Amino acid sequence: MEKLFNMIALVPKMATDDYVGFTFFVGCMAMMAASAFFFLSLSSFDGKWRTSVLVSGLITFIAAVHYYYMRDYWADVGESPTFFRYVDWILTVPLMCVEFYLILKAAGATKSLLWKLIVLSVIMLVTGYWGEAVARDQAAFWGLLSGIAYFVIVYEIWFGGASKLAKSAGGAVESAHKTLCWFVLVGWSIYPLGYMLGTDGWYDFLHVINLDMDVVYNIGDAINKIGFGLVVYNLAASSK
Ligand SMILES: *C/C=C(C)/C=C/C=C(C)/C=C/C1=C(C)CCCC1(C)C
Repeated sequence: MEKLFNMIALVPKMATDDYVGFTFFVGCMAMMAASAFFFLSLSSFDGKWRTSVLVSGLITFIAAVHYYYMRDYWADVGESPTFFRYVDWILTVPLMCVEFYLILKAAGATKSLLWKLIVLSVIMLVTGYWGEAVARDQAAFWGLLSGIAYFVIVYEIWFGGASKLAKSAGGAVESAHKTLCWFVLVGWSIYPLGYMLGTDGWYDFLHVINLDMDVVYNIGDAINKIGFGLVVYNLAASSK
């Protein structure tokens, strides 16, 4: 009888010390709850902020769907769901660039600023995927290329065109932009740390930190996707 139950069980057994599985489950639920929160709040905002809050919800919703798959993949296969991870990122990170554009649009942000950020983020993710999935023995090299694209994004939003627009907008927009800049500088730096814990390179000394790469990525996603969305939500709420 027990055998039969195991055969028909749709929910795979999780070990009580499976921290990776735990963060996939919690992450999935958090992304779903955040999406409901952003979507249901939409009608309370002025038209000019609605698209921004909608995009916040799309980011956490896309992540929720991928976490649903990654959670199962981890439970069934017990390996890092690299493919789903990067499909999620290649969709959600450009949408985060769209958020920068949307909040600065009234201050005169151009499509070329938007495309610059999107292209840089795609370069950052494709090279990262290459190092993690395709050319793992050269992970340090591909990680470096990815890191350079990341650095250019940080430079652009902190000191480049985007920062000038934010200054000229002033007020709530300027301070929301500043907070998002901190997310990209500090929150996004969690990802290269996860990468260095999960691959081999000159940084192998870091492997004394006994954290699974997926735990680090999952924490990063929760902070960055939900946190980013809340900054935009606050901006919309403060200038209704
Ligand atoms: C919601 C998902 C987000 C905000 C993902 C962000 C991912 C990164 C900033 C990844 C960066 C990486 C490097 C800077 C170097 C090593 C490879 C990556 C792709 C992990």
